Amino acid sequence: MFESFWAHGIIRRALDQNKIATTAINIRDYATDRHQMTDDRPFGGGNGMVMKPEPLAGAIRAAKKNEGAAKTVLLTPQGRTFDQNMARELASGGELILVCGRYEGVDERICHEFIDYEISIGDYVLTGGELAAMVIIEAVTRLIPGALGGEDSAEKDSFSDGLLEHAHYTRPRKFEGRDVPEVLLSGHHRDIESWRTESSVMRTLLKRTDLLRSKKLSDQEIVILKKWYREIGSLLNNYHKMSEENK
Ligand code: 4HQ
Repeated sequence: MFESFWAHGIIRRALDQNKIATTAINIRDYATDRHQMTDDRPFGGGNGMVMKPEPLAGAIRAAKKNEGAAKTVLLTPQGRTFDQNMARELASGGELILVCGRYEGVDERICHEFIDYEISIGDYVLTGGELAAMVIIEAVTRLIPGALGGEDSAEKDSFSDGLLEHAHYTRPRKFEGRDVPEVLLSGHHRDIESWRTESSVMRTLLKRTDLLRSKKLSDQEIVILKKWYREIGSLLNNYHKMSEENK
C-alpha cells in the first residue's frame, strides 16, 4: 500500500527533494512465533482478533532505533480527531512513527508503553490504520516549506485562515447557461479580493457554520456578515408585510 502511495505526486516530489523521508516497516517481520502470527484470539472471548504485542513492540523498537527522537502515534478511532491545526503542529515537529493496526485493534499494553499519541482521522471505521497514516502523511507533507514546488499555495488553501475557500471559475465564460461572476473578469484586483473574501465567508456560514463559530473574525469578515444579516432581515420584513396585506 505504501510503495504505491509514495511513488506519485506531492509525496514523490517531497521525497525526491529530501523534504521528507519515509520507511515502511512490516510488523510481520517482527513476529516471534514460527507461524509469523501478528494476531491472536482475545482473552475473555468474543469475535475478532487482536494484534499481538510482541511483533508490535519489536517493530516500534526497530523504528525508534533509527529515529531516536521520534514520537509514536497510534491510528485509532479513539484518538484526537486529525485536523489542519494538528497537521501544522506535526509539520513543524520532528519524526513520527505511525503505528497502523489491523483486526479489532492492538493489545492494550502496547498503547500504554509504546504510544505517545493517539490520532483518529474521523468518526468512521477503517479496516486498518494504513489509509489513516497516508492521510496524515499527505496533509503534513504539503505544509512543509518547498514541498508543493515553489508556490506558497498550501497556506492559501481551505482552512488556512479558518474559512472555506472562495468559489473558483475557469474557462469557458459561459457554461450550460451559467456565467462566471462579472467581477472576476474585470481585472480590478481589489474588487476581486473582496469578492473572494465574501465568497469564503458566506460559503463557510452556509456550509460549515461550525467552523465560523470557532473562528476569530476579522473586521472585514464582520462587515460582510452584517451586510448579509441586514439583507436577510429586510427580506423577512418584506415577507411579513406581504403576508399581513394578504390577510
Ligand atoms: N481504525 N482513524 C485501525 C480506524 C481509524 C480511524 C479502525 C484504525 C481499525 C484496526 N484509524 N483499526 N477512523 O478506523 O484512524
